[in-house]
Amino acid sequence: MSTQTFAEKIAKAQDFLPIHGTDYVELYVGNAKQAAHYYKTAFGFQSVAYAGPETGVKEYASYVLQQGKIRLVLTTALKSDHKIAEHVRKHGDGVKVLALWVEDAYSAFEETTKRGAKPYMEPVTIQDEFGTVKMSGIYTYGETVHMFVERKAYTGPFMPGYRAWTSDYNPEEAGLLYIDHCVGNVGWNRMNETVQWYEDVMGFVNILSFDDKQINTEYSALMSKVMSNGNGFSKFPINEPAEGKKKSQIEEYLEFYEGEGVQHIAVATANILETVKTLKSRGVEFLGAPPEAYYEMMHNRVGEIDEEVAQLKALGILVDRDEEGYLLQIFTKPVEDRPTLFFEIIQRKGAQSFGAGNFKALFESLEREQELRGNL
Ligand code: TYF
Ligand code: FE
Repeated sequence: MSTQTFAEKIAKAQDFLPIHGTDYVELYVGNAKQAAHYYKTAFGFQSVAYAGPETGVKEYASYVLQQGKIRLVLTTALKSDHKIAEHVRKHGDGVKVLALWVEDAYSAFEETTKRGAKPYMEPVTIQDEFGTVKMSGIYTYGETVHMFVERKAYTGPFMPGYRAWTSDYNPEEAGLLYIDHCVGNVGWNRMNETVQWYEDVMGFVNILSFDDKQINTEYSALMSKVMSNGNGFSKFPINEPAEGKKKSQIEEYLEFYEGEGVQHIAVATANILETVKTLKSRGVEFLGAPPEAYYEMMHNRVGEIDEEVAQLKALGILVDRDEEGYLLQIFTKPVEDRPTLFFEIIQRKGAQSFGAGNFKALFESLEREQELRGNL
């Protein structure tokens, strides 16, 4: 058990890459129009901006959605020989871009590439009547990239090249507020290299580590290390499969994504009971609740909490406590047919950790799904 607080750990990060938070997450998908409908209807995202043939973009179409501070971009290719189509053919629908809102996109590119980052996009300055946005990008694990977005007083709906998208169909929000963390799955023996990369290239620090002795069930295992920038607004846990009796959930992901990539996006809410009720009523599918015993033990494990255990149990919400408080979390099933990307809904009440006390119950739920797919 660590004795340092979250604030003490992240204070050791370097500041050559000032980050204000997540700017957007972009998914490459097979059908962006339908994906946008799903994220609006099921998750309560709002229509914000659009780029495509009607706005002069001939090769792809992008829909920008927002809820709280979370911006989701859904992009599809319009021709089979486009690199977006190739990405989707290989990986299925998945996260291509984890974009960071930075102080300076030019210096972010220079500082990271000089420390060894592989360039994805040289810095550019783009302008329209609403102002200026500067952008650059580097590769992280697999084909996933980090874009650096600098927007100072840009007042347009998203960025130059996009047009405001107003729709007559506007389902209500579900209480999602901001992106808490985005988790990457990497290949065998690749976790430490990736952690080193976040330290050296991005100036991040390793704030938590779980080895396969801590993260295992009767069947499978994995290892995980959490990387954070200096203000804690950017947190990227990295998972690696570990040898167990059966196939690790991380291995299943790597097989079906056909490579390394984003495993889950954790989104924060201030009222997880209401958010999860809303999401369930709109068809979002969650992993099965842990067994009865999990809730019988809850009070002993986490002590006093504001929520009623019966309500948490009815929704299958998990709770964990650390030195700084507690957190509530729940995980969706994969949001594609391939068992790849899923979402986590998280409410933090002081705790800055990741729910290690839930790992066993969570991974057993994950494995029940893995078994139904015939991949355990
Ligand atoms: O982000 C985390 O660390 C937690 C737990 O395959 C977790 O959400 C870790 C690994 C995993 C699923 C969830
Ligand atoms: Fe998580």
